[in-house]
Amino acid sequence: DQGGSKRRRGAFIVFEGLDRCGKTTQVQRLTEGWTGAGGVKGRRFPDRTTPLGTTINAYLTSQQEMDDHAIHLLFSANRWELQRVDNGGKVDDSTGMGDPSRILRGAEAIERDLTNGISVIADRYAFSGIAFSAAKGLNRSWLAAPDANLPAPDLIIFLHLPGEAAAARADFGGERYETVDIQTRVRDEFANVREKVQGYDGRSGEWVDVDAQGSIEEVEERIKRVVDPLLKRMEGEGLGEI
Ligand code: T5A
Ligand code: NA
Repeated sequence: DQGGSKRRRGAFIVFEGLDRCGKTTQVQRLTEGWTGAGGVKGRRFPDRTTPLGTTINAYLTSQQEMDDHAIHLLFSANRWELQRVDNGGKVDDSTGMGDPSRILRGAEAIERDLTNGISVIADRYAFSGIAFSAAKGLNRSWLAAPDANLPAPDLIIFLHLPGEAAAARADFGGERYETVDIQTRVRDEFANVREKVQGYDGRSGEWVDVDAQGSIEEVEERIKRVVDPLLKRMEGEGLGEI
């Protein structure tokens, strides 16, 4: 069997970066212009539409205070949270209601899409969880524990934008972590996370820094150059097990 009859799994791509670097814009473009085999689904963390997401949103918009450990666990729980899935494997992002056989853990929902050949593109993931909480001084090894065993991405694209450029973008400063001081510390913590990912057990994929300066189209082009080899591999030998 040369793999022709084997079902190919989808690719799991994660976008990370500081606030306002253009993640949401680029995830949307990559999803809409997807050229890989199978379908593609965009996901966003925090997912503010779920019950826990509502609380996270209240925290981020400073309507609610919370202990640093507690909010860290909520961000992680938001990645594990139940999601209702229809029989076609489509996530409708409402939670906890309806037929219990159609409710999957969030992580299972991602895994199921990948297994069904659907690629998943996430706007932030566990790497943000670690970097932002570490920037507050929480213990780094404690921070990583709640996200262990989540599906590991094939590719992490870190959009790199200098602090001044991010701060100049529309609406910067609207949310809790959007100060130059916090963003600088988060940038350092992302560098620590990057080192860990690269020295990892091989389960998590490649981490690639992409320059996020310039026009939306220029950034999109740089991202294409990083994603295309993964798509070629997906169509060639496939991506192996999840
Ligand atoms: N967080 C998150 C944790 O602490 N722990 C966790 O586990 C997780 C998952 C909210 C916060 O939560 C923290 C991190 C965050 O502080 P979020 O909802 O993803 O996370 O919030 P942001 O990252 O702040 O999302 P933003 O929407 O603000 O930034 P994006 O997605 O990076 O940027 P985007 O695409 O929305 O663009 C921002 C603005 O810039 C423009 C856009 O039009 C928009 O106005 N823009 C450009 N302008 C000029 N040139 C370009 N190339 C541009 N690209 C986009
Ligand atoms: Na965003």
